[in-house]
Amino acid sequence: MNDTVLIKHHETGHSAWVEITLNRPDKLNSFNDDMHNAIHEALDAAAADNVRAVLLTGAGRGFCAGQDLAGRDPRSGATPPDLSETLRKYFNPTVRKIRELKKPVICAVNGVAAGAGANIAFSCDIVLAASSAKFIQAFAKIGLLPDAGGTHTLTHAIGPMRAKALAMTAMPIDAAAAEKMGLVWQVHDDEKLMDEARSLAASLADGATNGLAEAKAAIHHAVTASFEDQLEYEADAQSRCGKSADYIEGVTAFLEKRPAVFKGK
Ligand code: LHQ
Repeated sequence: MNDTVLIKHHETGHSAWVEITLNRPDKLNSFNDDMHNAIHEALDAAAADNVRAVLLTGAGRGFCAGQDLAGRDPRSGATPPDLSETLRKYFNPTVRKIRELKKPVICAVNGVAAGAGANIAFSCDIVLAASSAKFIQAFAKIGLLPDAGGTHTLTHAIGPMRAKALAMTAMPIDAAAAEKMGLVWQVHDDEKLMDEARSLAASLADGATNGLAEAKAAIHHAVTASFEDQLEYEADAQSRCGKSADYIEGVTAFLEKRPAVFKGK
């Protein structure tokens, strides 16, 4: 893997989790092709059984400014570029991998998150933000629409009216506004963000990983399901959870009045 993405493995005593850092700080961690390939590799590696939570963040003063526009300069070729290739080859697999990982993915938004960078953050399961962070659906400024799942994620998270206002105005919103809208779970002082994010990652890594993955998948399913479908979905998923070692451990620990030690199985 090239150094546009840094990987750090953490052990908790019971389990392990991985911290993935976007690392092109001079360009606010915007994605060139090397970084696209590196994040795919990092997310594929994070699917390994021993990794039980993922933390995604950015190096330097920004989280991610989306696509590196210097690499998609429309003046550089004889014909206009087909931007769908960038989405199908790079951004779509990235947000799919995050959504499909069967473990919690936390995003620590340490600074500005613009364009696809904002929407990658919103594809994560729990978003923490530094109080100085900003979110910008920057696409309107360059004649594009929100991508990397943004039209879906934003519409479902904040409703179509606010999603359209953000998409059409490209107005930056600060971390407090994003929290108020429900796009961000918690805002922390800049200097405390990474400690809070690492502590959350470690605690989720010690959790009942299969149950957490089932909850993640069920909530994604609920976005398009009817209430009746969802009740059936929950019954099937709970049946799977009820056969897990972690359910036995959770109930045993509760009845024995001691903390559970989950194995993620
Ligand atoms: C950048 C970038 C950047 C290159 C900062 N590229 N250098 C999908 C399909 C295919 C193609 C198109 O894209 C997409 C998905 C997308 O993500 S489209 C949206 C792309 N992103 C943007 O339009 C955001 C562009 N960036 C900005 O508007 C500003 O940089 C923000 C508001 C994020 C931050 O502003 P400042 O804090 O004032 O920082 P800055 O603008 O001075 O940036 C620092 C450096 O980073 C600077 O480089 P330099 O060499 O001059 O110091 C910027 O050129 C570079 N940079 N974003 N996306």
